[in-house]
Amino acid sequence: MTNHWVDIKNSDLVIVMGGNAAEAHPVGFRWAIEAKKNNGAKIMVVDPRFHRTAAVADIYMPLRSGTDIAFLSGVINYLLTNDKIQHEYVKYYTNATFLVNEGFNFEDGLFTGYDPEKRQYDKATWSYQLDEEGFAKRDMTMQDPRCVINLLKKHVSRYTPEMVERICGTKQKDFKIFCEEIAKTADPAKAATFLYALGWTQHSVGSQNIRTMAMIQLLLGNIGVAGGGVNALRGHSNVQGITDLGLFPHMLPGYMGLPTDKDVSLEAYLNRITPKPTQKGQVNYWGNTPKFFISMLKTFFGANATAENQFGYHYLPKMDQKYDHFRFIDMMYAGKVNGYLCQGFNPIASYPDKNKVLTALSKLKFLVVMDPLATDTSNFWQNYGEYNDVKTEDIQTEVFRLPTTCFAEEDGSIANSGRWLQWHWKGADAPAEAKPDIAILSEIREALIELYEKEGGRGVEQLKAMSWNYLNPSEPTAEELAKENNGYALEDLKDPNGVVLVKKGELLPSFAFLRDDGTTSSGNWIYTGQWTEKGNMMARRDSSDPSGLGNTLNWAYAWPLNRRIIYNRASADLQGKPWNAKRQLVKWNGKNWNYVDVADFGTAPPGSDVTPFIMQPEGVSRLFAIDKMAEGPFPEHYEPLETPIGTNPLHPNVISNPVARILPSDKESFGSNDKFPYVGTTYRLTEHFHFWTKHSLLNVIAQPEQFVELSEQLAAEKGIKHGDKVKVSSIRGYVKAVAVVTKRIRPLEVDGKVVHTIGIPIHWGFAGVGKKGFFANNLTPRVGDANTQTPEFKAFLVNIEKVAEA
Ligand SMILES: Nc1nc2c(c(=O)[nH]1)N[C@H]1C(S)=C(S)[C@@H](COP(=O)(O)OP(=O)(O)OC[C@H]3O[C@@H](n4cnc5c(=O)[nH]c(N)nc54)[C@H](O)[C@@H]3O)O[C@H]1N2
Ligand SMILES: Nc1nc2c(c(=O)[nH]1)N[C@H]1C(S)=C(S)[C@@H](COP(=O)(O)OP(=O)(O)OC[C@H]3O[C@@H](n4cnc5c(=O)[nH]c(N)nc54)[C@H](O)[C@@H]3O)O[C@H]1N2
Ligand SMILES: [Mo]
Repeated sequence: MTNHWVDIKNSDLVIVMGGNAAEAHPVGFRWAIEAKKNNGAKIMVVDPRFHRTAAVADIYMPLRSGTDIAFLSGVINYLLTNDKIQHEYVKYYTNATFLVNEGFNFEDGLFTGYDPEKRQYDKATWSYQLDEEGFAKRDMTMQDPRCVINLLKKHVSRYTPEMVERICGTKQKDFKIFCEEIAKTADPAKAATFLYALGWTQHSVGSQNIRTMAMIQLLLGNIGVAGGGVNALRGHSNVQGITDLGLFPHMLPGYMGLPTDKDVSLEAYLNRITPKPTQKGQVNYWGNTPKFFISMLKTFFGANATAENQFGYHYLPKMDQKYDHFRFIDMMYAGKVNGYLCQGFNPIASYPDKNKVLTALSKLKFLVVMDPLATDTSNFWQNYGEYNDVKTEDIQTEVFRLPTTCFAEEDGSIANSGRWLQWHWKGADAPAEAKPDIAILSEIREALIELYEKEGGRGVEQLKAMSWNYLNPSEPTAEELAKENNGYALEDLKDPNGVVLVKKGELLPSFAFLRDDGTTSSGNWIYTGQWTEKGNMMARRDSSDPSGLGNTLNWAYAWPLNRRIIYNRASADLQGKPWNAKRQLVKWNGKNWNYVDVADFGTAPPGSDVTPFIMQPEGVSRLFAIDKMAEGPFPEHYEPLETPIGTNPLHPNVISNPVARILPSDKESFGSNDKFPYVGTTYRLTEHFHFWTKHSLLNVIAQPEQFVELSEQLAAEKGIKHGDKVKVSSIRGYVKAVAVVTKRIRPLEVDGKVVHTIGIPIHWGFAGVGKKGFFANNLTPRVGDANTQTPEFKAFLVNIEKVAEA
């Protein structure tokens, strides 16, 4: 989230689109209700299903799953044609005025530079026109046809209300209501917020769904202000922590990418990833990357990281290709993987195309499952009849279960969606032999080193170089790790006059102190400040709120630097006058800045060149994304890979995302609408949490049996009655479940056809105490977003038929 949970109460319009906050985030959703009470805010919901968020909304409208880019581009078209934008914000705080490379173009569904063989773009022309000094050219009058804003106008002009209805199935009169409501927040004193989750991310165009919304927020001046923002409601309680700490195959902590095998030296790597400013005088905060990175290497490798050995850069693994979940399941499937350590994860239930995952796991030599529960994955080799039809005797995989504790049985911090790091304390001791994950991993490390010492082999150098300075090396504590992530001064840190700012051995107060010469350490630069010489900032519990805006600066710790709303400089105009007098975050009082939030910028007076988007080399936000996105600098509607209409009304030659993540071995595993005419979409129920609450009797009682939802019209067409047993199938597999016939899902008229949707909750499987069921992922395709590799769980093709009770 650019903002945070409590801040939602400051909104004038809460849009829930691409998520179902009332059911998946029931505790946080109360702030949307507070916005209604506080400001008379409206709640507006756009979702293929009428759900419990829709039930408390002021306005609800349906759309076909996988078509939000068309809808939101239609909104941009409306805002630009009707001049409903926040002019000053757009002119000074976005790249609307920047001139785009003459070579850049968009034609028939493709941007310049597409390579159909590689299914990738050469992004050379997705750039700005540069002046002699290498800075981007601008036309502040916005007359030049190559200005970003003029190219954007042209790009979205195709998304008329008629086209939105034709693609999305949303009626034009509903769409008009949406446009009119959101346009009201072009008023500088009004803000809209978007709350989204997987209804947007789990598509082959997921990242671009979110980007289109972010562009709307920029045009309306809704980013950096109280009650506004781009607000991803995260999933597992600490999944924000997963991304912060870089627990992805291609990432390192603090949003730095893992080196590739082309980055032959530390210098080459840092040169590649450190951006240069593209406007004169801008902060370009990522310009500090070498300080973040070298301090991280100092944490990783301690005294073994020296200037002479490039601070241990060569101890890091280098990527030769993208090792995402598609790839590693594929490698297992091809028999190229010996072992798999599966920690806090249930892939046979949660990954797309369960049958492929099952075969993949069956080819391993060993599987280690670290989990408090006996999961579907740890039991994958057992036969559960139709639910898991395996021949146990044919499976060679040896499975080890290492029981772990869970969050309530240990101390630690949890990063919530609003970037708040909140410390929590152990509530109970772990049962039986369960151990914390940290202890298990530490013991594996010790055993590995011992084995290497006995038997030799490659890789021990890195393992031994790792610094491991914990009181008990077999079980580092959460406190030790939190301090290590915060970082230390390794020498006295002095200012240019020789005055000592931080003494050797002290915890760093902020990441502003990080250096690239090996004199500081920090495991994760964005977490620097979480545990200082003043103590554990995450454990603070003072809820005083002098501004009344809910920023509570002495409650826990928010990264970066305890800032609650990022880009908050954008809440005031160029002169530092807040757009909204009632919701001030930062204000220039003529002599200095007054802050209600922690400022996003230094103490420079207004009128200096520095503009609010300090993480961008331009200092402004991007309506044109230059070279960041895999699909193009502007969003474009592409059909889900399995499309119910079999065409793209905008450009029939380019139907689905031309760069979507598809591995060659999966190419034949996609169905078409002649055999599978209906849209399948998967989602959660409030009463269950994924695949673990089926181990809990109370949850199982609350929601005992697998079901699927379909409309009254489709049920009538297929002769299905409420309560009948049905079989839903895709080209990859099937599920059987009870039919819930409902008004909550309605057929939509799309491109002259009627499109039906079948809703499939995800929570069943064979492990646990309740009635067994099928995985929703028996049905889902292995195609992903090209930027994030998130699978298309929300829009794929299925068929449905009535079956006799078993
Ligand atoms: N009770 C409970 N709460 C949970 C979880 C749980 O298992 N149980 N899981 C947690 C996790 S890990 C996560 S990631 C979050 C997920 O939170 P959500 O994303 O809110 O959860 P989903 O149920 O997957 O809901 C997605 C919604 O998006 C809609 N949708 C599908 N496709 C589209 C589309 O193309 N456009 C639009 N506009 N909407 C679409 C669906 O109809 C559905 O209502 O929930 C978290 N909270
Ligand atoms: N079709 C379809 N598939 C989906 C989705 C969808 O919407 N549709 N949603 C996707 C999403 S957003 C998510 S997040 C995934 C969820 O997929 P998973 O993460 O695979 O599912 P969970 O059941 O949450 O599994 C988490 C496991 O962690 C264990 N655990 C809990 N605490 C600890 C701990 O402290 N240590 C260890 N080692 N283990 C612990 C739990 O017991 C549980 O078995 O599913 C994805 N799959
Ligand atoms: Mo999730």
